[in-house]
Amino acid sequence: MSKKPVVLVTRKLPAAVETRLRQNYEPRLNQHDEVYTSDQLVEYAAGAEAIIPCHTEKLTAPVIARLPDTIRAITSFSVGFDHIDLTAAKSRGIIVTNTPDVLSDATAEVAMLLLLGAARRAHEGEAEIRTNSWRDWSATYQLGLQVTGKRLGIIGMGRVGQIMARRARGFDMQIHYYNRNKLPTELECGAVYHASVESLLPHSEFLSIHCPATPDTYHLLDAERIALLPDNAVVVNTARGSVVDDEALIAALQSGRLFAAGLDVFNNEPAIHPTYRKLKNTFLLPHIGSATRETRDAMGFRALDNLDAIMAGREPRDRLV
Ligand code: 8YV
Repeated sequence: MSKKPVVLVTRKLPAAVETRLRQNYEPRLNQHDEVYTSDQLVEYAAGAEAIIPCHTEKLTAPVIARLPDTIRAITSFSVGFDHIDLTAAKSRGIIVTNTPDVLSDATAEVAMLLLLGAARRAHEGEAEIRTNSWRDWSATYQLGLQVTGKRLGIIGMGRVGQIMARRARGFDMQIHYYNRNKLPTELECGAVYHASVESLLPHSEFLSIHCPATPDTYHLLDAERIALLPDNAVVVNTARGSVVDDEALIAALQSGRLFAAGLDVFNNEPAIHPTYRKLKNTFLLPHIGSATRETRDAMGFRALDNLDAIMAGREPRDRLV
């Protein structure tokens, strides 16, 4: 019987995924689920043919340069690939894949949760009950913003953005969007296209970010652009922290120019900008956009489908390079 290929799995994955992995591979698992340093990544990759990383492993050009020659594939357990230097991987002939589609519904659910929670100050009310500081009902107590019928601006009308638009239509929201390309009319479902972020922002009583993290989208939401939002706008981010300039967003939340922000992703996770924690008008979640049982299994299986294809010499479905 031929030896099973060794696969470095950088984080603990759902049980069903690890079980399937064991059938065809010799997985090098991370039982304690600690985040590996670059040195550990390189060390543990010795003799492996593939790596299954998460977004927590930074596969930069210097790290990829140090990987052993045995590595043929990086099949990421993520849709985002900002943690992998694709050019460096390509130049070493390493195939890279991601896991699109399967996490779009779960991520849009969290975007909607953040939108509603930030608008209705859910975290403040919940904290009052938990700390036993809720005293009485009052007609002026904890007033939030109504969501129904408002305008939602979406930056990045890809898979998650389109599902978010669909969910928001359930609240009779009017959808405006910015995307590099205008969608075909049948996919727009009445959403209004803006050819620039600057054109979109003044229409965005609520703004939800769904674009990938790239050099072009770094700090896309900065002070100048925040100034274009209507007063009392609500900002939601489930994409990547790097799309937002923290200092600018915090200043707008502190001054009251913005009503609230709902954030699931941050710069420098988990060591987020400490001021976010102090502000009452932030509704914060710890990067759980795709964290449902169903979705995490599906992400793992999709990464394994890609791995199986590469190992069998077939074209993987989600090849990035
Ligand atoms: C994942 C994500 O939890 O897939 C992504 O890009 O941001 C998250 O939903 C994480 O990245 C898994 O590695």
